[in-house]
Amino acid sequence: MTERTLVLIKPDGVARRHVGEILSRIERKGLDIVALELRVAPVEVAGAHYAEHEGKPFYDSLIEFITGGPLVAAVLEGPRAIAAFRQLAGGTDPVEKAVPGSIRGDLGLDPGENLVHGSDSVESAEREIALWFPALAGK
Ligand code: DAT
Ligand code: MG
Repeated sequence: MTERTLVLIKPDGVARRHVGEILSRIERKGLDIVALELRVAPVEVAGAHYAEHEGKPFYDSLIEFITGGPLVAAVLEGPRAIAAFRQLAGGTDPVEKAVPGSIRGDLGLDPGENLVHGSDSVESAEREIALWFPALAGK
């Protein structure tokens, strides 16, 4: 089933010059990039994006990190795109749940600054695409 997923190359991924590496892995996997933009996330967008984590101990540093520099926001499309990108990304903690061969497993070290975000369900993808790329919502 063709799906869309919202992906972020987080500020650490941009700062560490891994944008090309990460986009290359996405392309090699066979996912289509249907939207792509470098931007600095406003605090309101970051807060809405991570609303489910509000109140958790890492929330404030997460918002500070995600708004702290340019990131790359993208929409990917393809069969089972949501799960496919989550597999490319690997586990949330790049060491504790290291997945060798994944973006986080290969390039990450910090449980908070873990290079990429990918939507975790069809509902999250719809919500996140509407938030980051309103012109694409529902299309
Ligand atoms: P994922 O990004 O794999 O979907 P998540 O939705 O549980 O993971 O958490 C969102 C982000 O919040 C995650 O990418 C990094 C940060 N985070 C999660 N758990 C954390 C923790 N225990 N310590 C620090 N940052 C954390
Ligand atoms: Mg998540």
